[in-house]
Amino acid sequence: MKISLVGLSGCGKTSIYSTTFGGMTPLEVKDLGPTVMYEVKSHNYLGIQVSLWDFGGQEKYRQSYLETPKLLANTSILVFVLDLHHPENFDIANEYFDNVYSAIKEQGGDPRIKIFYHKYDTEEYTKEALEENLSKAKQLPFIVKYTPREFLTSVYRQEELSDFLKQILIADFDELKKSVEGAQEFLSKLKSKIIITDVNGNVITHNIEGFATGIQLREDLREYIFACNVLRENFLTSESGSFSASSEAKKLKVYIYNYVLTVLIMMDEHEPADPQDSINELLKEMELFAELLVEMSSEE
Ligand SMILES: Nc1nc2c(ncn2[C@@H]2O[C@H](COP(=O)(O)OP(=O)(O)OP(=O)(O)O)[C@@H](O)[C@H]2O)c(=O)[nH]1
Ligand SMILES: [Mg+2]
Repeated sequence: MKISLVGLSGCGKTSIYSTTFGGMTPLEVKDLGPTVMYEVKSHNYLGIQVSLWDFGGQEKYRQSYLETPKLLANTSILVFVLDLHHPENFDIANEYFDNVYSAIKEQGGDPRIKIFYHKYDTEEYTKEALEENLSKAKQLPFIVKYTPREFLTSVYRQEELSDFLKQILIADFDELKKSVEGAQEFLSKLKSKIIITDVNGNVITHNIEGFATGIQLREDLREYIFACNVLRENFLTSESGSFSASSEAKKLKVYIYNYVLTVLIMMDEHEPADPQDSINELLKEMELFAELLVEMSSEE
């Protein structure tokens, strides 16, 4: 699946990528320089191979994509990023969208369009101006014409931004969507801190407030899962396995199902525990979810 991130220079494309998939903080992206040409990053998300194309938005590069439209070919999802802090560029953005979209069409593509009204935050900007620019943006000809799915985005709302990207990634897969929603519902009823990821450390869902770290799990936990997964493969030689770590007060359990899905459960002796039945019910569901993921990846 090819996702193309497109928009004018400085609108925030690389920042969006870096704070969700790339594990950077909003402060760190302040120092990013303009992207030279384009950058392609590949990710395996729930068994789907995703390539994210971040197309640098400086004028010289914009022109070169239109001269070499093959670069834009095979885009399944076109995410157009519009900078809400720079309404003076809306018209140029509108024209750029039209050109990019036509180029993709000419290459035989029919991408789904998403619009990110980006920098929807009041860091160095007033609420009034932001709202005024937003209503202006919504009247841009390409928005009115194509009525793309709209998202209000900001790198300062990292968790929400990651959620939007996850939604976009699984939107095509109904069964997957159902399983993810099922998992979310289960987690909302449990008191233990639980994170569900794939074995690559992409977070699918969790119930830990303030955990917000983008799409990737934090590094130490990710490394722990990798290590468990190697043990599963070489030592347990089975498709699934469970591992646990504990100290006096804390306990961490890791379940790996069908070599693709991981459930991390963190328990603290000072917090009330969930009945084992509820945990087992969740684990059973996640086992089924893992089977679905394996089926999906073998269908490709
Ligand atoms: N306030 C605010 N600033 C942001 C946000 N996202 C990005 N920025 C800032 O916008 C600037 C440009 O961001 P980039 O991600 O480099 O922009 P880009 O679209 O990749 O630019 P090109 O690579 O030239 O096309 C950075 O200084 C970021 O700190 C946001 O959500 N809110
Ligand atoms: Mg960039």
